[in-house]
Amino acid sequence: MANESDLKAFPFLETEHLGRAAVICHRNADADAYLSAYALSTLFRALAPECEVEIITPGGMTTLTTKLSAKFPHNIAIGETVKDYDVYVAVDVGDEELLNEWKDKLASAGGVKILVDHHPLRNSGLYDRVLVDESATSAAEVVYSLFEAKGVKPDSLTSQALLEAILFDSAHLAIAGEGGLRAAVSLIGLGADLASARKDLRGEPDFGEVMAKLKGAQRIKVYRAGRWVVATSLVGSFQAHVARSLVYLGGDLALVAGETEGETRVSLRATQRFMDSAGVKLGTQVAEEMARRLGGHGGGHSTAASFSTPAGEEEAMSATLKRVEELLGELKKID
Ligand SMILES: [Mn+2]
Repeated sequence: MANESDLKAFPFLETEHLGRAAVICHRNADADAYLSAYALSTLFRALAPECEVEIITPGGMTTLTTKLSAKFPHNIAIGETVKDYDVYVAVDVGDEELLNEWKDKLASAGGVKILVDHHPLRNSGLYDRVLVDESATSAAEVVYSLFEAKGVKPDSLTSQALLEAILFDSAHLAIAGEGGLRAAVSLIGLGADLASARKDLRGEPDFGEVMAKLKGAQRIKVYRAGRWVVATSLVGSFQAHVARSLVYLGGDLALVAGETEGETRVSLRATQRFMDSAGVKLGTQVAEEMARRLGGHGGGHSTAASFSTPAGEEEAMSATLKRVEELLGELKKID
């Protein structure tokens, strides 16, 4: 849990010195990152009404986020021109590599640099202050606790944004913790509407995603390690979606790799039951470890993680299966 006195001290400078603020999402901003940034912007303007805030989305945003940004509009900078800000908040970022070119820009920038996140914290050297709650299922929960600590009531549109971010990152509350549920109930009390949140997140099915999932299912390979069923597949895009689908189909653990834009991306998903009883944390024990072994970057949560590597997809997959064997025992291929 992020420390209460740190939350109260946000944004760690006198508000009369708060003229310009930048809120930076992870690359290809998802709904949690963008909507959390949107809410942080409202918080800044509640604390310092004259404050100019820009949201920065390195490498753009997802299709769903683009749709949501019409309902929750904000000034978005792609960050090509470097301006000086008094405060920088990186939100929902996880690995600092996901800031793209903003990693270097932040490193050389003046001003107060803050991380607001729910991903496991590592290499925090880039930031002056870190507000991380690993027990939160969304960054939006941490942002909501900032509103509470600062005694600022989010308006109804901001409450709606935070509720949608919480739903997005918690599989519509199915995996939300106590903090997420409490925040959701409070936000509804502040004017957020649950039915329209669900509707906004539904999104049109994306043809590319549908094809990736169906091809992923067609190319499936199945292994057993003791009582655990491991499903793997290779697809060129939407690896995370395909991995999640293989878990829906019944796998305890899914590994999906594919080569895109000159690198291989590997997505890992597991059931909560697998995490609890096999005790394997995909983020630290598999994704980070694989990035160390193969070169690249990786990390994530216990049941959802990923890494990218310059190694080819076949090599990345067989090395990951080897790592799974180290953790679970021998894998037997099922034909
Ligand atoms: Mn998130």
